Amino acid sequence: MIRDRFESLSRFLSYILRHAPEEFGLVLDADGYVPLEKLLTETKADERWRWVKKEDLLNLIASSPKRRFEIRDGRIRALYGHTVTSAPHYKPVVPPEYLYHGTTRRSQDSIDRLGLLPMKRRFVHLSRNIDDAVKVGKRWDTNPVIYRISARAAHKDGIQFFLAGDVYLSKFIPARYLQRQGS
Ligand code: HQG
Repeated sequence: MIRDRFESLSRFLSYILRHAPEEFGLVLDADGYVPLEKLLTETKADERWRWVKKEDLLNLIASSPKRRFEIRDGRIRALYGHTVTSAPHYKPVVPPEYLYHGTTRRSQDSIDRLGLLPMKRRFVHLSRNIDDAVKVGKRWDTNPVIYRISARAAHKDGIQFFLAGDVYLSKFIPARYLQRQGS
């Protein structure tokens, strides 16, 4: 499978598992999983993905640079990014000293005032390093704004962090822990 197709299939699966399982007649269990076979059947029902085989899904998940999915006991789930209420039960972790968040110039004023909010998703998503944050921000802005989060200080003050694949999650990061890079 060529890379673009891989990415496109990954986005399709993300859409199902993070946002709209019911649109495909799927019900996520309490930890956000669905049976892999059922997901495969629903995927193949879409004309674009008729050719997809179980091995393609397994390859996609194994070789994905961003760990978007997790497979266990014949079930699959999205690791992060959910808007639906069924999602992994994350264990709290101690974060590194700093984490990063890339966003649009348009969001900056609001973030400076209100801090980082999950918006439509269940969690705020944070990157381990600036490069990853830039990639996240560049999805919506050619010249994204990067925040450095004093994660360890926030954690000491009682804010919980979770690790989902390579992405850190939190419910809310107050503005006092944010420092705009390059400002
Ligand atoms: C912004 C993708 C105004 C926030 C990515 C972001 C990530 C505020 C947007 C993952 C705000 C929400 C998640 C406030 C936050 N006022 N705007 N107070 N607080 N925002 O897509 O972090 O490739 O829900 O800055 O790479 O961009 O799909 O979050 O711009 O890892 O696997 O509200 O999704 O991963 O946007 O992206 P999103 P995100 P995948």
